[in-house]
Amino acid sequence: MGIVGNLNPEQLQSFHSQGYLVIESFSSPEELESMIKRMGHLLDGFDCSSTASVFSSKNQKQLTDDHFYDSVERISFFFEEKAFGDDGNLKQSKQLSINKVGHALHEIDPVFTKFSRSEKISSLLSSLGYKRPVIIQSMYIFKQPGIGGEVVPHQDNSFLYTEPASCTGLWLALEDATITNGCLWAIPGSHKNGLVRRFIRDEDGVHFDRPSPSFDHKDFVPIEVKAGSLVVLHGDLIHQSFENQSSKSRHAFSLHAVETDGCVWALENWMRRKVEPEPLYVS
Ligand SMILES: O=C(O)CCC(=O)C(=O)O
Repeated sequence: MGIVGNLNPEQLQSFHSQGYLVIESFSSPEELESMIKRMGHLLDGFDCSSTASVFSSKNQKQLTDDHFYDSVERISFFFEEKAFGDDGNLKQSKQLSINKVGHALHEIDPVFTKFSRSEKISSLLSSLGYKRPVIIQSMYIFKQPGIGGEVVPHQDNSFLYTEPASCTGLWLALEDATITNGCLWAIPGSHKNGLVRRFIRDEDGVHFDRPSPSFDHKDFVPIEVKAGSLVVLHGDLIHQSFENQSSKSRHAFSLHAVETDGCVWALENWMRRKVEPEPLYVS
């Protein structure tokens, strides 16, 4: 079979053996700037007083759950855990307090839709064998200077499970990502060991179906990339990122795709949509 989509055989081979692939210069500086600027505009228009109360009050579990569940088809803002002082007020500007914006920027906002439904994204998914992919979620992740929280080791298939499993993460560095400002880390080849656990939603809320195994830090490698690089992540790859203790932010835009041709969305997933997502056209 000839080359399908925009990945060459060496890239595919590397992805299948390591479980991730870095594609440098995937996005132009102009494309990155359009997304960063657009997020600045969305943040300016965000009235944080109502949402901040949801997060600053610890025992409002139902409110935080609803904010999370409703974000599936919205542009919702999530605060950094360390954004609030003891008095419940933000310690710094809202622009420096948001952990991420999710989970439907790719469907609702024209600038993020343009990137997410671009030919280069569908072609990439086609290279990976997708027939009728959907982007099931998007996240603009800030990794704020000083307080950008850690993301503990996980596999994306735990959260976005289809039967059979089909998730791929597409993580675009909007700014340089380094060890100092909290780049991604992954255990190369860990995707070959399969899915460890699932994140289940039931009448009590959300929980994992089993405890996390322990991981050895020395098995992880840092994935330091320049702005504009795309990191493609296999859904079973164990990956994480550390807290950003530096003075530099590390913005990223992350998409997750799943297959709808022959793969069934699991009803126990946290994400329950009212409207089916529109598949990407792949040739
Ligand atoms: O951006 C990060 O720090 C983590 C992102 C991640 O784990 C993901 O997009 O799956």
